[in-house]
Amino acid sequence: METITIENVVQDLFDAEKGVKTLPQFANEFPGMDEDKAYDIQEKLVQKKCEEENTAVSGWKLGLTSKAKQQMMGVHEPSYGVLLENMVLIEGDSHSLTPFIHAKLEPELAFVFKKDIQGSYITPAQIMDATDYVVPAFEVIDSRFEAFKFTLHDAIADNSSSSRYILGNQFMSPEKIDLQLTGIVFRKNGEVVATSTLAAVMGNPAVAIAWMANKIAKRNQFIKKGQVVLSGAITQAMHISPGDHFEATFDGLGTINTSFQIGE
Ligand code: OOG
Ligand code: MG
Repeated sequence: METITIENVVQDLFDAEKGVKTLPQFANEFPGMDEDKAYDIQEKLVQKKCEEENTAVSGWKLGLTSKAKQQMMGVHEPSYGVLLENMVLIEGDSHSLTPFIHAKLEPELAFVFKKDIQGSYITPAQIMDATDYVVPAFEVIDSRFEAFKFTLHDAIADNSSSSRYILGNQFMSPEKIDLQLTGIVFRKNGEVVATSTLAAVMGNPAVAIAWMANKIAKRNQFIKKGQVVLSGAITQAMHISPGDHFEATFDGLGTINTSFQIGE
């Protein structure tokens, strides 16, 4: 059998997304796989996407920051991924399902930064201070693995299942909202499918973002001025079928809407 290399798996992940097809999980067969190696694969995949899709990094996403998501995916730790400019979808529009394998949608809180965040130990207070505004967001995740099943290392290599993201249009200073008690009502086709509060994200989404800032610092990366960071899902993710409409209302922060259709 051919040995698996970083180059092979990067190509396979890239081709799976392009070809709208799944891959078997590989982390358990990958020689010497550990978290660092999984992020090495992610980094190479992101680099390839930037080059071949002629796009650039726009920010970061946290994954698996809530108990609901950790239980849903059978993992016990958060992860992060990289957002690209060509992953943005417009709020309110109906989007084609053609590019997706088996996409799911989840409500998140996005933080947009007005300062670079560097340092040896970054606190949630520094995250608050560096945030320009927070805004309700949706993330579309689309694992490249069969049946949306993976180990933490597989998911990290797959850029934390990232696919698209949608920002709402009501912006708020993070000091103006309660980052624990702000309630969220998530509706699919008019029916309430989940309710939660921001505390579902590691007790407070600013804590999750500080966790990520410290994690990426170990790989000599940092959150840059102008970048967006998605907090990680506030509720469980919902599968997207053609014709579905989703709405999430955030107390005091407004509502975000989107829908999906077959074809362009
Ligand atoms: C991994 C990505 C999870 C979130 O917000 O928790 C994620 C996955 O569940 O596919 O984006
Ligand atoms: Mg997410």
